[in-house]
Amino acid sequence: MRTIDLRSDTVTHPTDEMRRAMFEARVGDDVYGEDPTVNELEQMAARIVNKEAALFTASGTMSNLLAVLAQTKRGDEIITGSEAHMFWYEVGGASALGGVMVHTVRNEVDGSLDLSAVKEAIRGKNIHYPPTRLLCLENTHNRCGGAVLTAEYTAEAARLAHEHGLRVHVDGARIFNAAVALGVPAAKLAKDADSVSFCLSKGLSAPVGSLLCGDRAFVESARKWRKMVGGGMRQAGVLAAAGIVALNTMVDRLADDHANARRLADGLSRISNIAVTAPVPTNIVMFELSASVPGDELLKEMDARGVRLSHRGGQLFRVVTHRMVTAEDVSDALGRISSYIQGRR
Ligand code: TLP
Repeated sequence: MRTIDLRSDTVTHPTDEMRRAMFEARVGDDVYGEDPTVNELEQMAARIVNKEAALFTASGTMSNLLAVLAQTKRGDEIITGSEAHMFWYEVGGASALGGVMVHTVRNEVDGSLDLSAVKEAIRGKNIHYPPTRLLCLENTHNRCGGAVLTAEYTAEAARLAHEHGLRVHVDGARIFNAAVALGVPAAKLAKDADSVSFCLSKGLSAPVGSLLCGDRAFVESARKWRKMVGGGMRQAGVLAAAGIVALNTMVDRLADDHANARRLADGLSRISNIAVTAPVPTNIVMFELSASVPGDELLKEMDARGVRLSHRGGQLFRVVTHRMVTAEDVSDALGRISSYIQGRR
């Protein structure tokens, strides 16, 4: 039985073309700035999001951490959405290592933040307050079901932030999914952000890596912080080579993942005891199970039937489509889930 892994798009393996590029990569010591393949990837990334410079990092988590470290001081405050990956899933790195306080503003279901609430969250001048320095957005929005922020929304949020002296970071781990869904270049979605990160190792299928992009001074500062947290890699060109292939060959095909996610959502919503809880603009589907089927049980039983789901706790699940899940796999997974749930009655 073929295993259909819907836990995340991070489970994708490198393509044959990536493996060949990794094997053949020209390398040097990147801490000395001498790895030609890393340099090429960083220039390519900066060009794609139309920023001055970019830094290759180990992960999306590291990029977001460096974005905070390079744009705040200890004792500052940053604003994130209440559902932000930076708030939920990055081990509190911004606070533990950056010494910043995280002020959350409730995420709307479409992944946005209500800008009047952001305005209220920005601290005025008062001896009692920490200074607010950074507004963090997320596009696409993981916990909001792959929701997409438009360039217009990001511009408006950035205008507000900049008026109050804040900088803006976009966690664009899946920014190419947003770009493909909206039919606009990623550069347009990143235009008003001071820093933007994106991942190579999710839907783009590269084995490792993320890029943190912004102006030259910001990227140089992030480079120094990366060294401090132990992220200065040496012959990282073997990894960057896969990233170059990812950016060249894996972006347009994300539309297939989106179509498969819609198929998956349609099928799930037809299964009794399952409700799809958010629209599906990209490759993430959120669903809720009725109380009559315990969440732990579904997870375990589907695992045994070769369908791997991401359990968000209680009755809540996430499933994600990616290059290693075909349209046939979607039908197959739906069949296995449905026959389990029907058979249980
Ligand atoms: N998200 C992972 C898990 O950590 C939940 C996933 O499977 O979706 N920003 C966003 C919006 C992300 O979704 C992720 C990864 C990251 C940052 C962190 O990237 P990595 O895993 O490379 O540190």
